Amino acid sequence: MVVPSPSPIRTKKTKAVGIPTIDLSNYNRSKLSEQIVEACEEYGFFKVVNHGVPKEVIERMEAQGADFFAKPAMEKQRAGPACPFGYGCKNIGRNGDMGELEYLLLQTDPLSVSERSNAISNEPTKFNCAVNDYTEAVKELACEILDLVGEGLWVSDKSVFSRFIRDVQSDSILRLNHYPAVKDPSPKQQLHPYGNNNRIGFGEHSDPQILTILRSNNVGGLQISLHDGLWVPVPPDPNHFFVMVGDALQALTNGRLVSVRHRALANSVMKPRMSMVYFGAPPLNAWMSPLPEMVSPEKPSLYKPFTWGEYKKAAYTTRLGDSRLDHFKIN
Ligand code: GA4
Repeated sequence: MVVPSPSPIRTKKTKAVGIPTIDLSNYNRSKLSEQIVEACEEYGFFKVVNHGVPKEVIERMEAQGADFFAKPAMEKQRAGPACPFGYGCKNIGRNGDMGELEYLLLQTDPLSVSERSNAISNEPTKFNCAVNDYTEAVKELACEILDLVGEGLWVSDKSVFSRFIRDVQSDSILRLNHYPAVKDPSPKQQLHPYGNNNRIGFGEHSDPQILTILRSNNVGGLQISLHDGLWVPVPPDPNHFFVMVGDALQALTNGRLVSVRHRALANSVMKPRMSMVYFGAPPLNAWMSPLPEMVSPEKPSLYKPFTWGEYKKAAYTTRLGDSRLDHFKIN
């Protein structure tokens, strides 16, 4: 049983749904692993409370992000173009997708962070520390969740998922998204002061990696898609994290856990939205074939074997909203 959050929200064309909430301080580990697996099967999405990431670590990262986005455009461009890593504004990926946001994409290994920090911050050492401490803490959280997934699925090697992102060669990334507030809406726009006014900030997609750990400030905008295509608004919660199953975890579990389609609406009038998103990924040469335990005569393998590098390369030729795993399906 997944614990629903207390007050589901209902808006037009969206559905009232309790976002599954997982309390990591629950001492009953087998219950916890069951709850996580259930949330990952049903939604590919849940909120995690009592996550163990120190508030101070989150706040330092948030302050560094806010400092960066407050800089003049010319200075932000010094961080380099976002393909593959750096600063991006409105353009998403390489195939013409656009969003109402600016962002910073960073590799998470400490060497790459330190190489880039001079171009990003006037206080590179502080920036370095903030990014390294934050990624280390959310990586630990991701690994703990993935170990619980291993336990809940009864796979023989419980660390099989977390090992991918603990690997020194892991291709994990950190993304800071900044959705500016609309300061002076034109009279025609009639924007709702706190709402998100149904303009797309970041279009619908599923994340290609294994597991995503998202934290945002207290401005709403995130929505997840249910299997019936209805969009569910996720009330913002700066004190907790949201966890999303990525395509690679769907493939490794032979479709038992599902990657969640999600999007972000744009343009709150009052406040900008900032999200900090960690994407836990395997090394480029790691195989993402369904685990033997997930395959049986009744449930034959759904996907052709592929390495993370192959999947990533293919992903970059797609549009944001494409269903990327379909290209690797066995017919
Ligand atoms: C979605 C998840 C991450 O934000 C991301 C995105 C990447 C990008 O912004 O460059 C992609 C998108 C994401 C999937 C398909 C391709 C690549 C934009 C795009 C159109 C950084 C990632 O790894 O994949």
